[in-house]
Parts: sequence; C-alpha cells; structure tokens
Amino acid sequence: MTADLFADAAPEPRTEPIVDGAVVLRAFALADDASLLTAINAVITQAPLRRMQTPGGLPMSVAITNCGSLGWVSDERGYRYAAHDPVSGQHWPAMPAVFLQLAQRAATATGFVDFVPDACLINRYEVGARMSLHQDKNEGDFSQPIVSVSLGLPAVFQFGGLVRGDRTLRVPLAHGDVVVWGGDARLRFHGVLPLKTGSHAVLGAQRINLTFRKAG
Ligand code: MD3
Ligand code: FE
Repeated sequence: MTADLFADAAPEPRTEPIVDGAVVLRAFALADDASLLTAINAVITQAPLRRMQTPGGLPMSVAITNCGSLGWVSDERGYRYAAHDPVSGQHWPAMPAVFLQLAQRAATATGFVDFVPDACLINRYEVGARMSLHQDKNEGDFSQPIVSVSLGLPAVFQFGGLVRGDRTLRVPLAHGDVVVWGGDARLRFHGVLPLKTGSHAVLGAQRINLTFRKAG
C-alpha cells in the first residue's frame, strides 16, 4: 500500500519506546473510543467525578473517579486504595469489559502477559488542570505495569527519573494513545503539564485519562 491512498484513514497503531520499560502505543485505543466513552459515562453516572483533597488540604485540579474492585482515594490522611467510594459508601462500579480487554491487550503487546488490573483510575482534566510530578507507590506489586489510555484533548506528559530533581522528558499524548509503564520505568517521577485550551471533536474541552493498576 502507499501512504497516499490511505492519507485520510485513521492512523495505524505504532509502537514508540520512551525509556527502558515505557512504551507508547500510538492510536492503540482509537478503534475502541466510542465504546470506551459509553463505558466511562456509565461509570461516572454511578460514581461521579470529584476533585479530591490532597493530604496538604488543597483540592486537586484533576477530577477523578474509579472502577474495579479497588479505587485510588486521597484525603487529609493520605493516598491509598479503597474498596468503597467515600462519597457514596458503595463499592466502586465494576470494571467494564471493554476497559479490561483493552488494558490486557496493551500489556500483552509489550510483554506483560498476565496483567490483571483490579483498579482503574479515571482522571478528568479541564483546561488548565495539571498533575505535578509524583511517583505511583501505593500499589502492592511494582513488578506489575501501569497501563494508561489518553482520550480527548492532547497533553504533554513529563517523565523524570527516580529522584524528583532528575531532568524530565516531555512526551505528547493524544486521543487514543496508550502507554505501558513497567520494569525500570514503573517508579519514575511523572506528571502532566497544564492542559491547553482546545476542543476535541468527541470530548470537547477536556482530556480523560484511564490508568489501570494491579493495586491489591
Ligand atoms: C509512569 N496520571 O493517575 S498517566 C496518575 O495522564 C497519573 O492522568 C497521568 O500519573 C495522567 O497517577 C499520567 C501515565 C502514567 C501513569 C502511571 C505511571 C505514567 C506513569 C506510573 C509510573 C510511571
Ligand atoms: Fe501517576
């Protein structure tokens, strides 16, 4: 085939290594975007997006919710995984099949054949929202990867080292991109720069990121 004939077609998935252990699967979730959005809407109807307080007492700029048997929560006592939504007192909604299948296909594509996530954190960025540099250290088993799915407006992801002061790489992430973070990348500092103004054809003025974890 020639590139010209297919210039208007959806991009094919492409694999891009970032650093050891971190692989971007460009456009990997694109074919599933409509079913993912339907499932996201079902989850946020049961467990609405909310801006949690950090342990320091400030509200996060990113609104979050969860699905799966465990969900990530933050309050004045710190960060942890919990089986219940602190707002409703109910279990988090079950992980939709389309979520689990996508996360497992992405993990398998990068060599993590037995990834069984029990938690999916849904992050919703409005224009200006950001996530400052942090490590993800509340999960039980760092040999398991984290799979992230970007939807909606593009964002610039910051990827550092094992020490907060290490220099950071900037990785643009667009609608449909999936990243698998495992091995030596698993405990690196990372963050997201403030979301720029824009309007995405499907999601409007927001970015939604799904992160799949084996938390328990
Ligand atoms: C690299 N979320 O929820 S996803 C988070 O775009 C989080 O909403 C960002 O960082 C977002 O904790 C980034 C990419 C990501 C997630 C977890 C990682 C990258 C990671 C864990 C270790 C290393
Ligand atoms: Fe993180």
